[in-house]
Amino acid sequence: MENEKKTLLSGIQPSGELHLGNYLGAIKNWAQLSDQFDCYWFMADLHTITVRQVPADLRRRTLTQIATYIACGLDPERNTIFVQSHVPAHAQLAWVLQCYTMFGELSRMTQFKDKSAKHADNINAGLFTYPSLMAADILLYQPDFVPVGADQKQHVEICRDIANRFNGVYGEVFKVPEPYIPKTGARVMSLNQPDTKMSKSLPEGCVFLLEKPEDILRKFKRAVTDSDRDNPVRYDPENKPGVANLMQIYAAVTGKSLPDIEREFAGQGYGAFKPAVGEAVVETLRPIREETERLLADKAYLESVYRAGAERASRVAGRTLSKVYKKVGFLAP
Ligand code: ATP
Ligand code: LTN
Repeated sequence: MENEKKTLLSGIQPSGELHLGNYLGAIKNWAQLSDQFDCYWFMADLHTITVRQVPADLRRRTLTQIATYIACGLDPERNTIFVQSHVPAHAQLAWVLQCYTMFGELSRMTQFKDKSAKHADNINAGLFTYPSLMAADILLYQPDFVPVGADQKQHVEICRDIANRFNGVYGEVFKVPEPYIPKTGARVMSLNQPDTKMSKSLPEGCVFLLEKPEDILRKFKRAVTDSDRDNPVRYDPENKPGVANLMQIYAAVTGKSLPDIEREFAGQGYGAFKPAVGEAVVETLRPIREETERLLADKAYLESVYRAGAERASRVAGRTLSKVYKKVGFLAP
């Protein structure tokens, strides 16, 4: 029964091209959840402008992200896929929630501290109140779980605090959600700096989902390993972080276990191992890239997906927003 399913919601900012970390750590898992859950996946474009963007690039990346979500297996018939700025209730509830978010709480957010250090010339109010908007994104849909990477846990926690504070004053308006942090594929590391997570801000060590096969192979061939010659392909994250990361990636894309991988490459060096991982990644990403390109050529279809998504999302979000407006005492229009 549709309405007995628990609800899930998550978003990714269209602030860069999607990469293997986003896929293995987030989107691939999302695709497996839509049978069990009622799922909302959105492009967090309102959040993206907290950092300066080139408008045409933001537009192109938002559309590409929708196509890639679908190409990665998120079925628009069974998932609500939408663009945050298409559902005005996000901005509307965010304002209300800002009035229930404390200056001190916002000042403690790690992401605010990191991003203001990185963009010292543009420490804008949106960057500061980002968590109130993220709380609105979540609470509008009353989800049970919010699947996010470990870095976003603090934002889900402040969302819970805001929801509890509001409920404390007005009664049970919001469902208080739980973060849902994946165990596997949780952290894909950079290929050339295996002590840092793979991220678009380190492009040389980052494999983008739509990248050309030859570029992907080149990045894997250059991946940082170590000088172990006796028994090189062995899972030892502490002493061999580069190799452990490559093994984790190979395991994630082939479904093989770590001991099987050790057996497969026993007696072989990195000259055999690194290209094998690269090839396996290329083959995993090939259908995703081809399907994304095919979808991007069919703008009418993509439009129909995000319009239907925004309509469905607006219905649910509108109900929560009306309730909130009534509770805080706004005169009905
Ligand atoms: P930035 O480069 O600004 O740090 P990002 O590339 O890490 O951004 P996000 O938009 O922060 O991407 O993340 C979107 C989703 O992908 C989140 O759920 C996040 O946890 C997941 N994710 C991002 N990078 C990785 C990674 N290296 N390993 C596993 N999951 C990741
Ligand atoms: N802050 C998240 C993106 C995001 C999000 C959300 C995730 C915005 N709103 C709501 C889950 C739920 C990020 O930067 N990865």
